[in-house]
Amino acid sequence: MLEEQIKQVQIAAQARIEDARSMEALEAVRVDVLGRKGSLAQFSKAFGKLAPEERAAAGKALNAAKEALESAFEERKRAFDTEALNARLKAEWIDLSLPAPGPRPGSLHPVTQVQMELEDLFTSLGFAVLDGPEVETEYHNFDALNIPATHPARDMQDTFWLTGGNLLRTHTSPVQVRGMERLGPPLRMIAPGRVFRNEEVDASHEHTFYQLEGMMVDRNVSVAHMLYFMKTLLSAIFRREVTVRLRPGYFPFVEPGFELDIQCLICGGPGCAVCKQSGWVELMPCGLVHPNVLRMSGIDPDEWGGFAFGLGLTRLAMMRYGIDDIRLFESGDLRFLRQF
Ligand code: FA5
Repeated sequence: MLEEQIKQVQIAAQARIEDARSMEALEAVRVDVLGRKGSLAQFSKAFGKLAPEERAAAGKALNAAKEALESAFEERKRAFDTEALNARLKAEWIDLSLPAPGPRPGSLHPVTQVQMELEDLFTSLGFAVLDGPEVETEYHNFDALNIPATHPARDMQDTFWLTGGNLLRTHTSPVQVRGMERLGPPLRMIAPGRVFRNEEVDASHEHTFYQLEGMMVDRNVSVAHMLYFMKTLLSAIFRREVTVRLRPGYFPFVEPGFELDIQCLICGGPGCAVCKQSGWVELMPCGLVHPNVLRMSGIDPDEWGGFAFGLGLTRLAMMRYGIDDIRLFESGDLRFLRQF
C-alpha cells in the first residue's frame, strides 16, 4: 500500500524533473520531493505504525525512490550546466589566430594641416620657412622690434617671464629679427610656430596658440605687395570669396600698420561668442617694417624696405573648419581630433 504511494510520488516527481526548464525550477522540485519537509520525508513518519516486515519492504522502496530521483536530478542538472557552458563558449568565442587589429591611424592636427598648406604655398612663391625658439630673449621678442622696456606696447602682450630674464615668446615676430640677422636682404620668409600669452581664455583667446609670421625685405616694397601676398594666402586657404577689411593698427615694429579682419565665418556676420558679437575676427595684423627694426638688424632702411604680417594661425583654422571654440585645439580630445 505504502510502496504503491511511494511509486506514485516517484513517477510524478520524475515527470516534473523532465519538465523543469531552468535550474531554479529544478531546485524547487528537489525541495518539494527530497527536502527535509518534502513528500518522501512524509513517508518515513508513517513507518512507525507499520509491522516490521512491512516497514522493511517500505523502507527499501523509499530508498530506491530516493536514489532514482537523486540521480535523475543530477542528470538534469548536468544537462543545464552543459547548456550554460555551451552558451557561454558561443558568446565568448574568439579566434586567436586572427591578426591583431593594429593601431588606429592618426591624423594631422587641423592647425598643422593649415600650416603645411601655407608652407607649400609660400615656398612656391620663393619664401623660406624659418623656425625660432619658443623660449626667447627679451631682446628678440621686444627690444629688436622697437619695443624697449619702457614702451607701453609691452602691455599689449601679457608675457610669461622665466627666471634669468628669458620669456615664452608672445608672437612669431622675433623670428623676423632672427631671419634678418642671419640671412640679410633681400629676404622672403615665413615662420609658423607656437606662441604663449598670459591670456584670459575664452572662445577666441588661448594662452597657447599658433601664428605664422611673414616677411619680405627688398627694394621698393610697398603696401600693394603686402596686400597681394595676404590675398593670395586667404584665397589658397578658403578657395572662395571671404569678406575682409583693412583698418589702421598700431604695432611699434611697423609703419604704417594695419589690422586685417575677416568677416566671422562662424556666425556669418550678425555676431557670436567667437567674434564677440562684432561680426569681425582679428586675423592678420601687418604693415611696412619700421626703419628702426631694419637698422637694429643691420639693414640699411635707405636702401631696403619691407612688409611683415603676423597671421593668427589657430584663428585661421577656426574660420576654415567652422570651429566655434578655440579651446578645443589644445584640449587633446580625440572626439574633436578624429574629425580631421
Ligand atoms: C602680433 O602678435 C604681432 N606680432 C603681429 C604683427 C606681425 C603685426 C608683423 C605687424 C607685423 P597680435 O597680438 O594682434 O599681433 O596677434 C596677431 C594675431 O594672433 C591676432 O590677429 C589673432 O589672430 C591672433 N591672436 C592674438 N592673441 C590670440 C590669442 N590669445 N588666442 C588666439 N589667437 C590670438
